Amino acid sequence: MLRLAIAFLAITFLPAFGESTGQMPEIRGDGFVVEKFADGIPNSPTTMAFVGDDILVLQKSDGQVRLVRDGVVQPIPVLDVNVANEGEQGMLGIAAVGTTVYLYYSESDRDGGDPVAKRAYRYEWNGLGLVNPVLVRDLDETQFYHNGGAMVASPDGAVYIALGDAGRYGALQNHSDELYEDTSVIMRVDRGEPYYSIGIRNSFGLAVDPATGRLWDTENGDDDFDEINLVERNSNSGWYAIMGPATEQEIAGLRGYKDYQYSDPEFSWEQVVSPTGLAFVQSEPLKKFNDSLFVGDCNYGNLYKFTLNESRDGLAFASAQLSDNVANTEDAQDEIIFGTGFGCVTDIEMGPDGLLYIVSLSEGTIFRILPEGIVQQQQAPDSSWKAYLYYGLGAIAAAGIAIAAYALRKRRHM
Ligand SMILES: [Ca+2]
Ligand SMILES: [Ca+2]
Ligand SMILES: [Ca+2]
Repeated sequence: MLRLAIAFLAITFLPAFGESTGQMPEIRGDGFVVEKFADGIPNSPTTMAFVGDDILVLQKSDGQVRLVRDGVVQPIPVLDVNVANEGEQGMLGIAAVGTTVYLYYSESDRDGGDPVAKRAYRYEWNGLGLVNPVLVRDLDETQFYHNGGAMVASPDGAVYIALGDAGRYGALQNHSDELYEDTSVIMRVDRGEPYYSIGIRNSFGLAVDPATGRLWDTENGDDDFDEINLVERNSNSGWYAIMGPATEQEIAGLRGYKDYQYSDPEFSWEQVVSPTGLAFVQSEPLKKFNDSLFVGDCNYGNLYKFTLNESRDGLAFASAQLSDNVANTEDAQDEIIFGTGFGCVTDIEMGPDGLLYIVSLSEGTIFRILPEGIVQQQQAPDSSWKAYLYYGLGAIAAAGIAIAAYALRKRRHM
């Protein structure tokens, strides 16, 4: 199993595979273009969240969170914590509900140090920094792989996280009676609830369909069968026994856990592509894609576009080869490949402007897809010193407030 895990790592987050091509991606959408929205994000950007019109993007290897404002990566991090960063450890997940921001990372006593635990914290975003951390999840760190980390805030304010098997094979993995809590599950971060779903090998992508409120994920297969799933509450995705569509015999023999019900993926790739972020679009500028589901991968730099069926509980295909919901090794994937050359995609989100934003770990870039004719991003070369000034003044103001508050407290206690 370790060998396979390392094989998977080798095709995902190992730096050798994260080398930049420096090329611009291309898309196959008439009337739409792709542009570099923000670049020069160092240390392997993983996931992002919008706070108002701004983006907070995570740097896996150094535990920093960067603010992207108007397409410019601000030079001073808005948070910097110590993270273990071997393999799939590091600064991994973010979700925002208004100005409340959840982060998930492999905590350490220094960047690149030994892991202490996998922890989720709740912070407040004050426009300058992430402050007032509250620990909301404290999980054992057992392996440098399969730590999941994708998070999503649903419109009702619930925040979900996907966690991989972390190298554990017990009841939540359909494998033995041993219970390794908080592994192979999707669960709420913001409050305690029974696991939403179990039997997940590992995942780098969660999204909520804005039209139905239903949760979808990507799931990473071992040496075959990556998945896209509509994730129902109380579902069992089948790992460690099943990846990809199951035979009746496999379902009958599935060990199972409590009342969690097995369900087949909505789509799978027989040959692994390492799918990661996924996103729905519901906007005026991209209304042509309002019935689409976008998915990125890390192995091939592809951006996939799937068409949802009418009830939005499955995917619809024109080609006979894909109509079995499986991209078999010999099947043509032209129908679903919307873009190429994105490098190792780690996250996709629709912005408040209705445009589609794509994080590439290998390119250190956030790309954006927009209709032709909309004014494209103007890179502002002078904004760097403005940012320093802005943050410098902000830091001085914050320090002033802190000193005043301290003095006031002291006087009261005298
Ligand atoms: Ca750090
Ligand atoms: Ca599954
Ligand atoms: Ca097929």
